[in-house]
Amino acid sequence: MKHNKLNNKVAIIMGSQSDYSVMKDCEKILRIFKIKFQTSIVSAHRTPKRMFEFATSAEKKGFAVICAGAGMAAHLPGMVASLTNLPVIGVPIESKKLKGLDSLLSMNMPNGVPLAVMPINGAFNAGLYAASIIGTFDTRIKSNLDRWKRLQTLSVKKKPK
Ligand code: RP5
Repeated sequence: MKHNKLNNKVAIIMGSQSDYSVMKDCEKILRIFKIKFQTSIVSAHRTPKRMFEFATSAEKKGFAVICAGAGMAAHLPGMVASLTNLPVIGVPIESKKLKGLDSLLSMNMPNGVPLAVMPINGAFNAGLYAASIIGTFDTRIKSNLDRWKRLQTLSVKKKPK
């Protein structure tokens, strides 16, 4: 698909309301970069029809990237990646009993269905990664990202206090 300025939004989805406290970090970094986003609950298991409808219409709705958080049997990011050719970034959400290892391993995808997977609870990095994807075709976002990284580097002191 030819990229254009319209396809520069990020869709943030998550399997449950309980994932939102983590996925808010994704919203936080996208706000810093002034990237438009839409956030919604889409569960692979509890609302499979909603998931199908979301994934198959995401591209024509103007999304460039999808950040998908899910925990436990975390099939949402992989299932969405199987239904769209947009880049999908999975965020394994920390689970109570297995501390998110279950979520992380659920995102181990077979050949043919690529999924970018962040660390457990890595919603902030998912937002940064989405910004770097959008930065490949949107120069405004690219310079915001360059500036943010320069400031991050400057903020690291040489000596600990
Ligand atoms: C997954 O099950 C969700 O992504 C969530 O991380 C986990 C638990 O969901 P709740 O029981 O808290 O709604 O589908």
